[in-house]
Amino acid sequence: MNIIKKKSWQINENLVTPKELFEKRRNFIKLGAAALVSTGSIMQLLANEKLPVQTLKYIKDENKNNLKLNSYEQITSHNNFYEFTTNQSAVKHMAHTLKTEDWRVKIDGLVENPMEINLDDLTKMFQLEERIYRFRCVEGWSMVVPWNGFSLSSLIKKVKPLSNAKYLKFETLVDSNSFPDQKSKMFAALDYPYVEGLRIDEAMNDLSFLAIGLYGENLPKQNGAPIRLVVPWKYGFKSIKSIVKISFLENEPLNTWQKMASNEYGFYANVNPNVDHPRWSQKKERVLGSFLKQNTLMFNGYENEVASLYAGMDLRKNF
Ligand SMILES: Nc1nc2c(c(=O)[nH]1)N[C@H]1C(S)=C(S)[C@@H](COP(=O)(O)O)O[C@H]1N2
Ligand SMILES: [Mo]
Repeated sequence: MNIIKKKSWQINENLVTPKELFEKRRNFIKLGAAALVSTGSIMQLLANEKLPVQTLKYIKDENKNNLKLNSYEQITSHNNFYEFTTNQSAVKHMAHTLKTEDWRVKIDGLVENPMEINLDDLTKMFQLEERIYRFRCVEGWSMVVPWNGFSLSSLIKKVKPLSNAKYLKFETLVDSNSFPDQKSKMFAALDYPYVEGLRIDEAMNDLSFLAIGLYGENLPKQNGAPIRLVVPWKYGFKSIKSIVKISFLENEPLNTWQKMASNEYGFYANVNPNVDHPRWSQKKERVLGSFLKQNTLMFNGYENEVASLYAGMDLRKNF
């Protein structure tokens, strides 16, 4: 018998090989020729190359700021999703229980056209785009993600808010069969549903995005399948996952983290290196996969796009 034993650094040809992977592989082979790299770092390189099959059609982001993307592996392996667990590396192993079939999103409150719509029908209403955004968690880690989806403003225009609609409230699914922590009742990590909110002018800002995918494939469950908010100038907890309801309201909704600890988390949660969290500094952040920390940017680097939303506001009080 002629058994061809593959070396660990040989990539399985059954894997999909999109263009980017081909490019990376060429560099990798050059690298491999040196044969001095430790097995550990070779495995790391291979892991970083695992990319999903592209199934979504979307307008590509030109990436004008030349942001360096985090790998698919990194983005999908370190998650905050308390409905599963507070253990960030365990979320991806647990997320399979989330049932996303026949997902419906309800849009109600102060709008001319309320709707309850199946996710596929909702998605079909819009031209999908890619948005390469920085993403900064309040805990001090960050990443760069190529999201796929559509602008929140395009949805808002379709439902036509009434003139007294001043805020949007978002809610995550409540289903204890999908989410183990929702079975824990009084010992649960959070009060459910997970709730977030935006002022309507924030929601209308072009950066506000509803993601249904990343790296060209439907959102992995650990990242908030099948639809989640992405507001890149705010701390990550504002980017609520697995949304089932969006309500247009006259008054500011109470978001989950403010409800849990209002001295530590407010409604706005704009990324701001000059306003520390009561228990830690917000001046620096560690990008997933990096050893060194880097400076955190005002509004996470989106000052030109969003600073005018907060003109005249005391950002220390409205944290
Ligand atoms: N429903 C829900 N949405 C959520 C969270 C959560 O626990 N539940 N965590 C938030 C926090 S703190 C962060 S940093 C981001 C993490 O998104 P990611 O796992 O895709 O990196 O999701 C946010 N959205
Ligand atoms: Mo976070």
